[in-house]
Amino acid sequence: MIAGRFVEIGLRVFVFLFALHLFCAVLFYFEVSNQVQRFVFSYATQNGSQEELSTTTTIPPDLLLPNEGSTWISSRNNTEPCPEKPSSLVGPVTVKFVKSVKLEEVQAENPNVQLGGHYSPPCVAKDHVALIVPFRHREEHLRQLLHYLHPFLQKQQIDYTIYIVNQFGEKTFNRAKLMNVGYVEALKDFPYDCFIFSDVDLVPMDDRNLYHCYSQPRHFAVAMDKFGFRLPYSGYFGGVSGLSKVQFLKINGFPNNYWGWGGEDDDIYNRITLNGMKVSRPDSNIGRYRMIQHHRDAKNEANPKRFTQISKTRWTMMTDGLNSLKYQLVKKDVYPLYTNITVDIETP
Ligand code: UD2
Ligand code: MN
Repeated sequence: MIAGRFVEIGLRVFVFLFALHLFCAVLFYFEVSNQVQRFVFSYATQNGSQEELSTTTTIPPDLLLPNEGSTWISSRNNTEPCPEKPSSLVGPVTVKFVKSVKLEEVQAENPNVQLGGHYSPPCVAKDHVALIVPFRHREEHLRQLLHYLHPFLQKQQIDYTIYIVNQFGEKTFNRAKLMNVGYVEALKDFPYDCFIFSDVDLVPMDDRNLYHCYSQPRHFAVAMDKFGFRLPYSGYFGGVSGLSKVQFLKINGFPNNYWGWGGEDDDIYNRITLNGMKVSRPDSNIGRYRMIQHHRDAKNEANPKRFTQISKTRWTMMTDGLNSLKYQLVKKDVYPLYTNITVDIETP
């Protein structure tokens, strides 16, 4: 009788341990496979690719049109909330990078965009969005982005301002640090509650991909032409992403010490999951993007330390981020279609 009881308990313990092992093995498999995918992807793409549309090294005059001083005209005294899905949305949008865009034309086509690249819809929007673009020497890409993005965001009835964060000098590029600067500088202008971070060369192809914030950090650029319209790996967070102010503060912002290409997006993904949040994404037939083809820029070589760095996010995120951000503001200018922040972010 007692022996039988022992056998039964033993059996239960065995089944429990077996199930626990199985569970751990599955978790381990997903974690390892994500890390392997990340590594293979990052290694395979580190040399850049593709032909260039065209870039110039000096800022051409039409990007530097100062405007007559004016303040934003707000329709915020309108009390009607904006609909969750505006009726003006059409779904797929045609994106073709063929003609050379002139900013005077973009300005004429978007008469409701106000100084500094601001727009308020004729209803109360859910969020106030600062759209932040890390930038250096990509003037032609910027023209294309503004040409497509202003009509896209207005159709979505987003309350937004576009910030271009331009890295001063010719030292190694640092995308994530520029995005941190964009966050801090935008908040000096207005109490935004939502921050969307976009590469300058990525144009959304479906207007149902709504540029506001979600209950979890958002990854918008799910299906890009350059990756065959598929997510390259499950933990991918590059291209275009968005966090509410609360979510951004929770992860201590982005890392400041990823110099050169790669890894910073994985670090941000790690910060999100390590802080108990989960990335949300649109459907892959909606989160579609075209990237303007380009070569890897000078001074944005693959960061050789990226693999070591992303393996340590758990520890580094506490001391590297918003709470350690240092920079020198070189200038902040408002232009008709965007606000420019030129910043000296020093070097590693
Ligand atoms: C990929 C990701 C990007 C980021 C990067 C790794 C896509 C579409 N994007 O970009 O989000 O994770 O890998 O760091 O896969 N930039 C300049 N001037 C420069 C260098 C960079 O303006 O000299 C800005 C610009 O906004 C650009 C972005 O940084 O779009 C990312 O750099 P990239 O376009 O050279 O790299 P890419 O396409 O591999
Ligand atoms: Mn790119």
